[in-house]
Formats: sequence, C-alpha cells, structure tokens
Amino acid sequence: MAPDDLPLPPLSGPDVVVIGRRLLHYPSVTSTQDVARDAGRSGEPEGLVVTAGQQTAGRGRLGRRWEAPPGSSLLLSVLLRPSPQAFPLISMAAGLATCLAIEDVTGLAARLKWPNDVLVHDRKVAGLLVESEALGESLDFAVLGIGVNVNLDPRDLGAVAYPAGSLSAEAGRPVDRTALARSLIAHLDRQYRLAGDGNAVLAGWKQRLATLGQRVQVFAGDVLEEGFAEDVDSGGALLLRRDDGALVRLPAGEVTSHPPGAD
Ligand code: BT5
Repeated sequence: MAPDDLPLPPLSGPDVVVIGRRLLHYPSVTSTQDVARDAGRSGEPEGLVVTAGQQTAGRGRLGRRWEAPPGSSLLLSVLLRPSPQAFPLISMAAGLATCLAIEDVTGLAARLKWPNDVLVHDRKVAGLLVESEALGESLDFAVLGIGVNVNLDPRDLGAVAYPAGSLSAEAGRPVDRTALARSLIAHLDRQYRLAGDGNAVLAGWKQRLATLGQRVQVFAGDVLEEGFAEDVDSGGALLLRRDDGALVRLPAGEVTSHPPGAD
C-alpha cells in the first residue's frame, strides 16, 4: 500500500479558480462531509476541499456506509454554493471529472453507471454523494463527496451491493493518490465552472453512461422497474422503455448488477 501521501501541498495557478482555493486534511474524521457541512454553516466561501486519511462514519446515499481501509482511498468533500441552475448538474460534473482524473492518472478507461457510480472494467471504483442545506426557501450550500478506491484489495471491503474494484487492482500497480487528488480537483473545478452551461456537462456525462442502451432493472424507491435504458433527460433522470412500450422517467434509483433472469 502507498504511504499516506496526503495532505496535498497548496494548489494554485490557472487550474484552480474555485474548487481547491482552500484545502483541509484530517488523518481521521467521522466523515469529510461533516467537516465541509460545518464549514458551510459557518459561512465558509465555496471551493473548500476537505480530505481525510480515514473516516469513522463514511457514508453513501440514503444512509448507506462507505468503506475505506485507512490510507487506501481518496476521500474528499467539496463545499459549493451553486446557482439554482448549476445545482442539478453538480453530480454530473463530478461523475465526469472523476472519470477524467482516473483516466489521466492511470490510463484506465472509466465509465458511469447511472446515476453516478464510477466503473472501471465494470467494477465500482468510486462513489459520489451530493448533500445540500437550504436557508428558508433557497439553497444555502451543497457538499459534494467523492470516495475513490485507490490502493486497496476490493476483497477487504465489507459486503457491497455491486462488484467493487480499486484503481490499483485494475491497473495492476499502486496508484499515486496525490496525483489523483490534484487531477480530480482540477477537473472538478473546470466541470463545475462549465455547469453554468448545462449542455456541455450533460453531453460529457451522457457519453460516459455505460447504462444507456442496456436492458436493466432499476430499484426506484420501493418499485422495481425493468426495461431498456433508452436515454436520460436534461436533469439526469433515466428514461426507461418498459416491455409494454411505456416510457417511464426515473429521477433516482439503483441499477441492479444482475440482468433479468440471472441470479
Ligand atoms: C455512494 O453511495 O457511492 C457515495 C459514496 C461517497 C463516499 C464519499 S467518501 C468522501 C465523502 N465522505 C463521506 O462520508 N462520503 C463521501 P451509494 O451509491 O449509496 O453506495 C453505497 C454502497 O456502495 C454501499 O451500500 C455498499 O454496497 C457499496 N460500497 C461501500 N463502500 C464501497 C467501496 N469502497 N467501493 C465500492 N462499493 C462500496
């Protein structure tokens, strides 16, 4: 395993406009999301990046756990204060940026499983989470969380819903976490600024969606939908063609790993 090579040295230069203007690193925290959220509540400007060597309560969506053996992963949260137009695009911008950073640093091709799991060789190597807080009627801030399995043996993770992978396992060599963090922050900064122009981010995200054109089963809330993943709309919702011909719009959900009939 690579040594604990974070924190990053301060970032500067033309690559850093918003995201990465301030960096905080913790050897151990409950969740980098908590630190960025507390900073948001205290009025911190957007762009703060929080990283950690270890999380004692790393989380995924819907209260699920995010596993990361100490020192093995890139665990990062970003405080953002997006416009209402840019908010729905954060998660797409982040998925795209994560794929680009993985490709830059490892040469591995990265794709996305709708809505936003990052896959290499069809194994989940990174997960994304967007949490937000409102002030009255309007959005106060959002916290984007990204966890990347960098140098770990996926068999060391607990039970996972979808087959997990890591960059080191897929590349067959250790991966430089600092280089990955730098590249990810630069790509995030660029994609976040592009989020003002929704079309560019949507097009890049959609191009990487491995789910499209496949027959899938999707858990949307309590309902299991099955059909052909035809397209996504401008908000990122999945447009699924049922066997009866109806087109259903799924704003969120979970694509299962098993094709229908397989077990
Ligand atoms: C996610 O949730 O994939 C979002 C994960 C976000 C983690 C980052 S780390 C930095 C920041 N701080 C935090 O506390 N969180 C963010 P979701 O789609 O709900 O997937 C969670 C599910 O993925 C779990 O229920 C497991 O089945 C599986 N899982 C857990 N750890 C994993 C790992 N390291 N690799 C692959 N799959 C994992």
